[in-house]
Amino acid sequence: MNTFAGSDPTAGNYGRLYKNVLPSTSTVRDGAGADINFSTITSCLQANWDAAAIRTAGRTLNRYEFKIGHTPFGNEVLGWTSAGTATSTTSYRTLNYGRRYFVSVRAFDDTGFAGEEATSNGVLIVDTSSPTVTISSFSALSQTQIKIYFTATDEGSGLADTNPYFVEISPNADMGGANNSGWISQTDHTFSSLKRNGRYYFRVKAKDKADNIGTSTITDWRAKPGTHQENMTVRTGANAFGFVGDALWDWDVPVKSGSALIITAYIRYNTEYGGSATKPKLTLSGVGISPTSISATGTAENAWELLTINAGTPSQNATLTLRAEGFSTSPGAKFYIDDINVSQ
Ligand SMILES: [Ca+2]
Ligand SMILES: [Ca+2]
Repeated sequence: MNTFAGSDPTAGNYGRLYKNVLPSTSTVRDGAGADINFSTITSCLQANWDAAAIRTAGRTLNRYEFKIGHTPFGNEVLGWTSAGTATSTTSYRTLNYGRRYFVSVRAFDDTGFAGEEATSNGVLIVDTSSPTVTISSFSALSQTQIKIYFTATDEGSGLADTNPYFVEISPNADMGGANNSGWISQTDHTFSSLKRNGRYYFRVKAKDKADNIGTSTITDWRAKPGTHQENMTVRTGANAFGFVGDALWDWDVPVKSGSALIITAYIRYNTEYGGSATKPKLTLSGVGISPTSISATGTAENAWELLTINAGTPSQNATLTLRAEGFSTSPGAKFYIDDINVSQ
């Protein structure tokens, strides 16, 4: 008896005829309330709509159906699905960043006829969170090179598919006049043509698929000071370690547990270092000991002074760090370390 059941009521003469008697859904909104056009949620898609108008006396609403597509009236994501008699739906599914989703709705009356479809104007899934970037380590490869290692993660769309990293280096703490690596793919970068013992500040940026950019904290380090080739400063052997005045340098010191540890080293500084500047200092630190420091005295000016670090007994096998540190900012300042001896 019913030749129109299941037909598209908006098409052809029958559609025009029945358009005015079938239930009509007019407005579909993306989201749970007022219409939204952007969302950061990727776990579900919500929509709500006005109750259908029942245009023919005696008929009642049977149900709503909704579908989801990437275009208005589309169903590429989900075909027609019942929403019961609710005027909203939450559809749990994985949504993709950068895609737009449209929800369409139709109403059925109790005689099995569907009214015309209405569609939302879409919601774009966006990633607004910036990547987290961490400088994991760095080292001075030479007197002119610093290598920086880093990592980055992004909880939204993920890091950009190509060249997500950008590394900057500057002699200034405010990053003014910085050089950069350009956008690169690898998680390390070496800057060259640096100044010997120069202090450099660096930071790393990372970009996600939505072009959000995250930035690491600024870290600083020095290019290697290198050894001076001034024979008069050599105490014994081929050469001493020489540093310009405010240099900072570390040695690895492997030690074993349970045996008293004594480190001795000779230290001296030149006249240009300045008598009023904080004297050069040696510091031993690391796991299994208490950090121990000793500074040169005035007798180390132009003469070798023997310093002794009595660090006690290490409580575990470890590689400790012995740091030599100068504090003079005088341009001609130099200090030297020689004959480092570790006894256990
Ligand atoms: Ca919308
Ligand atoms: Ca992100």
